[in-house]
Amino acid sequence: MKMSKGQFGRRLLGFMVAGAALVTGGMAWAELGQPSPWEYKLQPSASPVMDNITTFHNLLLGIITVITLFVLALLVVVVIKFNARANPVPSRNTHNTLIELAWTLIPVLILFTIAIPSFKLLFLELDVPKADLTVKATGKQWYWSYAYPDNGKFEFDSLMAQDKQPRLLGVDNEMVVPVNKVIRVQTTGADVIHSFAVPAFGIKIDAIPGRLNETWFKATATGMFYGQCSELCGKDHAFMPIAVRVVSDQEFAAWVETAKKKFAANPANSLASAGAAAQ
Ligand SMILES: [Cu+2]
Repeated sequence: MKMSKGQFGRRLLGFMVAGAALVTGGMAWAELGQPSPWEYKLQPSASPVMDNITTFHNLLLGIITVITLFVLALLVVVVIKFNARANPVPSRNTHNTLIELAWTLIPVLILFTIAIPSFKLLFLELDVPKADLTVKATGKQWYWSYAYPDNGKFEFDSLMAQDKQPRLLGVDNEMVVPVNKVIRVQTTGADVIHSFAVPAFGIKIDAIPGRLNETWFKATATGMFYGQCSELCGKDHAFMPIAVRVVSDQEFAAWVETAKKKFAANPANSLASAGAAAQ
């Protein structure tokens, strides 16, 4: 099939319009704290770390787009200008100081442009600020247990609930935290390696048996935020979601009071037994 230049242009325009429609449609569906249909980019951010991750991601996307288009343009020039028919007698040049300097220095500058925000982000993620609250998340085959050492040392299990929406993400007992507070999350594994990840907060950290890992987030919006175990941990790896409910300070205080009573009644949920299980 041969296409005229005009036909090709119209077809290209058609693809671009379809692409733009898909992009704007995807944004209209994007929901805070959970995956949405046609999602092709990062989940909307709800923490300072995720804001930074999103900015860094967009910077990288810009840089790789420009590089890819530049390389493509060079390839097109080579194919058109320097094929055997268009250029029967090839040049025998082997050195060009200016171009050699350019293709060494420009990539170095690009790498610096990437490295500086990259290290800033790493330090932001790893340096836990003074925490308002600690929650310990223990990965188990195949559910999570949450302990609140600062709020009366209660602990409870959080299992996927078949009847809850969103499908495969809803749980019976959600992890609850106050909004705009620095939450230190400590993770460990009771049996195998799991990974505690919540995309909207920009956190993902392994939960390893015999080791206590630490990360942090500060939720900037109230609501439900979902994540999943992100380390292949056995047959029900896909069915141990993480559900975090972010509430106001007053609601959190009220929840702590009910949770203390509710979960104290179950001896299997005490910190002591969780410690024994982790041995
Ligand atoms: Cu797991």
